[in-house]
Amino acid sequence: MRLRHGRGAVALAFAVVAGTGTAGTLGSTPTAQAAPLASPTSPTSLTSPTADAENPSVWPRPHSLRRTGTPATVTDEIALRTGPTADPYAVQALRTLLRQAGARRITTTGDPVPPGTLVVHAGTQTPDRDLPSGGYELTVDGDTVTLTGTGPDGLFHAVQTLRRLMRPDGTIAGAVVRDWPGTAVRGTTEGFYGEPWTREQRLAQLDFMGRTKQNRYLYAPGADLYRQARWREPYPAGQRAEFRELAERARRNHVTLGWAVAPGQAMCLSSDADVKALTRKIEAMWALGFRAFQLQFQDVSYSEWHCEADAERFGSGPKAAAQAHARVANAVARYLAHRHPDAAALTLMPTEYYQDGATEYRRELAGALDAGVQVAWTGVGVVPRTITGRELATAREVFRHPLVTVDNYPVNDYAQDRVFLGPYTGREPAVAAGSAALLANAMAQAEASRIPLFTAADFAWNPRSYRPQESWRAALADLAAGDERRAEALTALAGNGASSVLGGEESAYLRPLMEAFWREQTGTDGTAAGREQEATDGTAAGQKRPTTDDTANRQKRATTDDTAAEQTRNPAQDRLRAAFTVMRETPARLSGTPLALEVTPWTQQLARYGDAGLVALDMLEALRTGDPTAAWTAYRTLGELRERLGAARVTVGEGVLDPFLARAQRAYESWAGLDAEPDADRGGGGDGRTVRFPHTRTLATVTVLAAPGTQGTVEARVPGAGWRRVGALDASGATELTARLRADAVRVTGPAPGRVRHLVPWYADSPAAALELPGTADAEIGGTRLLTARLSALRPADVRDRLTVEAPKGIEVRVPGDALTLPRGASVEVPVEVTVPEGTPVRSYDIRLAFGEVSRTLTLRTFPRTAGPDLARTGTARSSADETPDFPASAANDGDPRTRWSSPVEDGAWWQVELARPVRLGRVVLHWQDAHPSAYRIQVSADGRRWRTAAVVRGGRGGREELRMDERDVAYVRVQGEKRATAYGYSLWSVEAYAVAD
Ligand SMILES: [Ca+2]
Repeated sequence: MRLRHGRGAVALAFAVVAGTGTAGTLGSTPTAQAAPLASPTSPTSLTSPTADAENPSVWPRPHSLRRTGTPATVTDEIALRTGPTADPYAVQALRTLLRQAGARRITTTGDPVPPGTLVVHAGTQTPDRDLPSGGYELTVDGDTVTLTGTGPDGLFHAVQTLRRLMRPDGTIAGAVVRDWPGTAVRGTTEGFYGEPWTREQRLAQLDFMGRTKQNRYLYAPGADLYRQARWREPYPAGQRAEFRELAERARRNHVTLGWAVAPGQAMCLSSDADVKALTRKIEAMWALGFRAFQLQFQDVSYSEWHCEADAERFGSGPKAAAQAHARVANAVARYLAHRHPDAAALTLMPTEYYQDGATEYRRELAGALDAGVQVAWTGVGVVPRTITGRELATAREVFRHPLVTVDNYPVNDYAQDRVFLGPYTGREPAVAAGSAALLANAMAQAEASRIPLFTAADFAWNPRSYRPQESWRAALADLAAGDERRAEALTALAGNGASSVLGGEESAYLRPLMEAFWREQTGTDGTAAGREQEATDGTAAGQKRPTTDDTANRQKRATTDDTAAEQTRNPAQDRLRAAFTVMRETPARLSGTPLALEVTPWTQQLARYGDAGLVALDMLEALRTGDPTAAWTAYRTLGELRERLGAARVTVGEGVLDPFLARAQRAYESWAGLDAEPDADRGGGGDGRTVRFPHTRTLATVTVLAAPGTQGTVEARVPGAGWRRVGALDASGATELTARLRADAVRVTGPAPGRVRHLVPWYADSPAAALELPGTADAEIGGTRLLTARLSALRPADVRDRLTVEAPKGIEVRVPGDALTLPRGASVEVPVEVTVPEGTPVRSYDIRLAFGEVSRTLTLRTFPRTAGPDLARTGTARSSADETPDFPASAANDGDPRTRWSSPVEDGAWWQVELARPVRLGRVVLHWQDAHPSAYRIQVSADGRRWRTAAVVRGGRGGREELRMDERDVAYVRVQGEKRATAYGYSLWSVEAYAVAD
């Protein structure tokens, strides 16, 4: 299916889902477990969740699987007892499986068998209310295995489950399984634009579908003209032979082959001759083995016909198009019903396949289409992030025909830089249960598609018990086929390609490793800053010394971590290094597999990221151990690698991998002083590099970074005395020279321009560190507020000093009491705990923090404590106007975090709530959607007419914003917009209001 661009339907929104396991956990795949089903066939005996670890892995997850105590052993000779109606393909699959498991002789006579022989019973029953078609029962107990299927597919499914119970040692896990498909028709569409799959890929896909209990393959490649513009023509002989082969393989795997035809661009829809030509083509496809058909009209214009007669007969516009499409569909459906009563129901892909609700076209189509025809849709949106049962129900009401859900995941023809390898998510179970068929549209990369398709098959089979992450890990393990190194590489590949329109957190397995690494590297808890502090407590001079557990623990933790960091290497670094190494080795680890060829650009990009990640770690380690040469070399390599990564046309680990490298680079730049490097003087001197200072400074150190092997002399100009030699460049390229003198310029002489990349003077007459504090902060009277001060070292050495506090009487401020050491180049966060005792007056207080020569002032505003319920919930909301009725004012105080109010595009739009009774208002909490104001005010009123301003916000950043106030006699609270931050209006998920505590 073509995914249209620029319709606003494809909204790329990435959300966070539950984290995934690390590569190391892949070997032990989670196991099947039954879950209660709201259906009359719900099993009574459920697997205990605690038995999970022991359970055999069966995928798709069975509805009911119970372990029994007695495993079976595959013996040399096996007695196979098949019922008279047993499906021959299923029996053949069973025989193959038993032989693979080690059986040498399979007897089928009724003769007595020697003791100890494994007896396998295989039969088929008629489906009934308890076990629908496709269902099966399987018992493995001691020397007997019994497989009983219902309908034509049940026994085959039982064999697939038996395969999953087989162990490498030739035994079969003892189990009682009772299972059935949760979606009658489930499978895959080959419908992408681009190079279609090869014969081999399709055959392998059909085998995969058999193993994963999928039963529909819809052939609809975007590049196949014989099903589009050239639909009248027969396929060439080679392709016909290929289709016959596909059909045979499909039969063996209990998969129905479907063929999609899109004749709209080359058909006179009113012409009986053309309809006849179409049924003739369908007849030809039937002869090749296709048993299901789809008519596609999705890329059709309502104002353009392909013959005069159509315009005369149907007119123009959506209704006319619907009439025409229904006529052709009805004719084909009647033809099939007459000639091939056992054909699957005809599907129509209408022009409006992704819209929401009723339209002229849809209404007309619903009325004109024969009852048996099924209608395809993709959910609301071409690639919807979610599909809900309600949306499906609405679409079914609109179309008034059974729906085939053709889900545009993981198809990637609209985003060819990506492979979508995350699990199938965001579809409610009711979508599977309520669809006549659920088909997932595959990617051009057939083998790689199996990761998401495995999970989609799992969902379709047992939607209520579907767990995306477990299913995903099983999919990876399945593809790795027991090869541990390959499994790790697949986890890296899929883990860095897991995000999509559906959501999915990118690089979920790496993020925690990176966070832990940076935490240990820079001590965002203030740990690095506390490196040398002793375990004593301290508070600002003149203050009481309250000891809260939190502060004590924080400081203790800081000390402990630092000791570890001093003595051993950052342990998080080892884990990250291992992960980067797997990435680097991914192409090699996957080589020789069909998948490797499909995803070469992505594995290569992943390998480059692995390389770059390792270089970044080496560089940071060199900074830690103080090796400027190694760090400079690594920094340059990292820059080159990042450039190559940026030039690649494929995307992996977006938002995670490159930011890690960028952060590592910044760490070096801060360490080497490049982030504050003054501009070189272009006109000064014919060679090297010169930096002039605006005024005379006391120089401390000069850092020069040059191409390795560059020779030259570093000089400083002393006013009145001229240029003085400071020292010579180091052959390594990284030079750092101490230069204690007053100077107004530095330069490097000797080398050709361009060889000196950086010339950084460090001064002794400026603060050794920078201190950043929030300018203002609000605090509750009687409460404690934790703030953060950021300290950055500004010297080419560790900076050691004490953070001191001057606070007004009555305000208690606690900071780490002992001297802090800032490692060179580091920027660390230090906790600042502010306590406002009961009885403190409401007003602003200035708090001054100092570190060495630098000091900053924080204005603390105190407010009374609030308590009680959110008063907005029981209030009545109004607004200046709503964008649409879907986003009413009431959505911002309905307690539902998924609904929102949205305003028209007006700076002055407002939202307000009338409270149930007047209160003394202390706090308002706003949850903005992306559309938020940059400036707004909170106004309050006693009567809804005369308003006063309670809080003003400038530079609003959206998200959650909390505002404090102390306003008496408030019956109305208004959020008054002043300036929009985006091109949209304002949108609020919710507004909360709290009263001052009594
Ligand atoms: Ca809401």
